[in-house]
Amino acid sequence: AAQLPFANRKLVFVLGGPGSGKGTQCAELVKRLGWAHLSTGDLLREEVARGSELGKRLEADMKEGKMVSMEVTMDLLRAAMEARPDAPGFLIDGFPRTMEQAEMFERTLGTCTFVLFFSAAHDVLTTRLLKRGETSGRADDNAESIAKRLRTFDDMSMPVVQFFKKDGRVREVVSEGSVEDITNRTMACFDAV
Ligand code: B4P
Repeated sequence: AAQLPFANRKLVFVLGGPGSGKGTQCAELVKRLGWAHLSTGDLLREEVARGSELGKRLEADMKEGKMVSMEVTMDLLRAAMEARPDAPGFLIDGFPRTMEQAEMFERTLGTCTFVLFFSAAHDVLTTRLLKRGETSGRADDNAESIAKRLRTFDDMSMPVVQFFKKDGRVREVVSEGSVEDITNRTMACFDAV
């Protein structure tokens, strides 16, 4: 088979429920590892901010806590990866959220080195997101959207975590407690990489 475009790069998928600290911890990891951090949520919000017709559709799905179109997500992600030819590794945050996305990525871009999985109880996640909602201005940080996002995560994304777990490729971090403690536990996952 022809070599995949990112075959020789470290590719870590960062998964966890909404509010599990993916973005927060990735910001720390970037400082320590010098890898590129690409969040599909951020890439989609940038598209929304452009005010395009596509952006309007994306915003409506995100507010409903739904998955947005896989094609759009894959295109944005691939372009963002191609824009970082210098990066020794990628933290791919909030992706893949469905088995379909996981299969498409590994078939066309590269092989996931491991999944970094942040686990936390639903009430912890909800409390964090409601707090962020006081200032974030995000259309999806309200009680109704949060409940829908949690349900979507359990239904669509936990099967992805289970799939990689069976394959021995999940490193789990309990994401309750202080940001600093969680960072220390997270860094330990990168010891052998
Ligand atoms: P995301 O942007 O990925 O949103 P998220 O799950 O809320 O994670 P985020 O990174 O923002 O929050 P974090 O946990 O760091 O996705 C948004 C939407 O985009 C999805 O619902 C979906 O519609 C769409 N989407 C994204 N990717 C997609 C894909 N691949 N396919 C299809 N659709 C996709 O932090 C949350 C808050 O907790 C912050 O305020 C933070 O300060 C706080 N916090 C973090 N750690 C803490 C700690 N230890 N203690 C206290 N507070 C903490």
